[in-house]
Amino acid sequence: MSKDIFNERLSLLVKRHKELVERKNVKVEGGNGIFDRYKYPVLTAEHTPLFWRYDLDYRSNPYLMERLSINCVFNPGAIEIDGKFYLIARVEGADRKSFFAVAESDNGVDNFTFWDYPIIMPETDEPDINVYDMRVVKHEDGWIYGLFCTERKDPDAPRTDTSSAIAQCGIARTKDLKVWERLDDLKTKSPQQRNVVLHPEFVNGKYAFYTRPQDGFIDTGTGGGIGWGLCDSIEHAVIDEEIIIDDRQYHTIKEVKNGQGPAPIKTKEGWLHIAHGVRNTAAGLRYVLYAFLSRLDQPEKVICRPSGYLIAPEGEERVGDVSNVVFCNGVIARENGDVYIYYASSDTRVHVATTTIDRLLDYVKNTPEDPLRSYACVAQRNALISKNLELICKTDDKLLKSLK
Ligand code: M1P
Repeated sequence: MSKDIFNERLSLLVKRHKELVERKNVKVEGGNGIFDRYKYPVLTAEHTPLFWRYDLDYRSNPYLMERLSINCVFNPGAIEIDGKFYLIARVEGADRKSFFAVAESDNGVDNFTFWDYPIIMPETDEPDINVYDMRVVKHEDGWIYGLFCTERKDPDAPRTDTSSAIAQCGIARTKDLKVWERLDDLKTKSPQQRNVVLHPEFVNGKYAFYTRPQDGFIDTGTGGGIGWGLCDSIEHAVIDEEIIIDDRQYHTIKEVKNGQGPAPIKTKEGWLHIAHGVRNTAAGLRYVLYAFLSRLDQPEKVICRPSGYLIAPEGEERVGDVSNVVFCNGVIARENGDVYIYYASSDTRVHVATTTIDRLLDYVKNTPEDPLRSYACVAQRNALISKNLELICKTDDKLLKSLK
């Protein structure tokens, strides 16, 4: 390929990348009152810098080929520092290995730009094969912690089984998101742990963790549910006793499994949690997000459990590498009450949904609990219908009257 064609191709790539990163996002009007979606994903594989993917030197790459492609960008942790929005994204190369990279934005809904280099996450004595899904927590001890899944091949799997893995929780800390100190992996009695999250405050003077014990890499077995445990040391974290605070349940959105999303948001009325629930279908697993509230003084005691899902995959969100999935491990709650929920769709791209603490509190407190039987669900819905029909009957409001 001539240098001219190389340059032409390069200028097209640069133009497209710039347009994508600088594109203004647009709030989708007419949401459900609980949160607002946005038209465009905030991060995709194409948002990664061209210099991560291409060898830009004509002499060594005359065809201007992608040398190290990126497959997808998803499941980011999120944190606000000095008014800026930072996502610590799970970036997956075409080779299937994930790593973490920081992207920043001034307004949280568009113009997310990756830092020049991905995070160099130190290894422990037992190297990780894959790392993903970081939950970033500003802890009251003064550190920013990143808890993530570290995956290694199961040493006890038969030689012919090249897929079985062991997932555990890796722990690292930083002051600036740039330099990370790796601590010991969390130790619990469970053979598998994913979706482990550090609570932002000490509880009874100890570090507190949300966990998700599991027997198998995919199957929960005797485990499952969102667990809770305390430990004295963060440098050598060991949880001796795990209790389940939010169990999976038959014929609900979290029948097969569930997991804590980001660290919960502290509000006047309790800790606001966003989690994911999984159920099985003929088309495979379906992942949705749900919310719940727990006591301020006892974060492990759940006080409000609105029924059903908060966010389910919609439109293009339903399709991707692992279709029919939304997953969230990053949220930013600002001082002014605004909330930015960063969720990934189908293990492929990252979206934002905006809401407020007030709206989420209203949602968790006033959405009735799942009554767990069709008959009881009809009674619940009929109560709402009767209340509304009574209102419509009495009102002079033309718009309300037009509903009937
Ligand atoms: O593929 C969907 C999600 O599957 C896992 O979630 P869980 O541990 O609840 O099964 C995670 O690997 C997550 O990264 C992924 O998005």
